[in-house]
Amino acid sequence: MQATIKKEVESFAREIRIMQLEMFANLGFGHIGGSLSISDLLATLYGSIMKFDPKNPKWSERDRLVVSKGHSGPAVYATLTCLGFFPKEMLLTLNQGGTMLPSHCDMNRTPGIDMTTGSLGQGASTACGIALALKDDREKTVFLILGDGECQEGQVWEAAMFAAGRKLDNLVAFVDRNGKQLDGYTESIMPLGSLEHKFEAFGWNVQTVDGHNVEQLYDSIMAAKTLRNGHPSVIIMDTIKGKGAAFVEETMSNHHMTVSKEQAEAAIQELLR
Ligand SMILES: Cc1ncc(C[n+]2csc(CCOP(=O)(O)OP(=O)(O)O)c2C)c(N)n1
Repeated sequence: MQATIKKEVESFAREIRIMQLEMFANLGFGHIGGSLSISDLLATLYGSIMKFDPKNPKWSERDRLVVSKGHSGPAVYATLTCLGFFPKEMLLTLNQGGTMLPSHCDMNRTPGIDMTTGSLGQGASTACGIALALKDDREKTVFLILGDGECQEGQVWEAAMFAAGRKLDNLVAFVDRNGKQLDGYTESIMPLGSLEHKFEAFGWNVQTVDGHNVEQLYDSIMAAKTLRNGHPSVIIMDTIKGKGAAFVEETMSNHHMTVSKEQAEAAIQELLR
């Protein structure tokens, strides 16, 4: 990754976090933990890898992204608005009546969202469907973001088996392994064991990275994208739930929490320092 691009992506990630903090503070609450934890991934994907056109969100030549942990919609909205898919003022309508930005991703409401998600596990299957449809197209990649808590869903493993069986090597999945789910640590609620061994056993190419290191993210995504060896790829990202805002990181129950204007402002100042 070139040094200039690395700097740009890091600054994009900062911007994405700031936008989210403003959005959540305006609403007063939201799914902030798991949104902040995928900010570096979104900055890397949209800032250095994915093909898209903000003026033509349905551009047929675009790469596709399914954010299966659909409660992280606000992170995607912050990313899309920075890229010009819709005006920044729209962020202030998050989750309010008639909004184009519902709490969870909705492809029929928001320009730039490729799949409606929210019921955990289902995005794994829909991403497989998209990848199957685009399988013979060497130019496009289908990206899928899963949560680690989400990997407790049987549907994820049914999709993992399907993707390997159909040789969907245009599919690159990520697991946001922040160690937490809605109401506690994944390891105390339903231990996941080694996700690496599980995906390997299902026939996937597997990499593990620091999900807050844009260089590692970039290298692993490029490696997965270019491999095309007949196997789908997964990148397990070790992350911190709430990463980038101390008041969220330090809160145990940070899946969905209240966010005051003062807390958001202090976190924004910290990010700008
Ligand atoms: C099928 C289904 N069951 C339960 C929920 C409620 N729910 C929303 S988020 C969540 C926890 C998800 O944890 P994880 O996938 O680790 O997300 P992250 O920590 O990255 O936000 C749960 C149980 C849901 N959305 N869908």
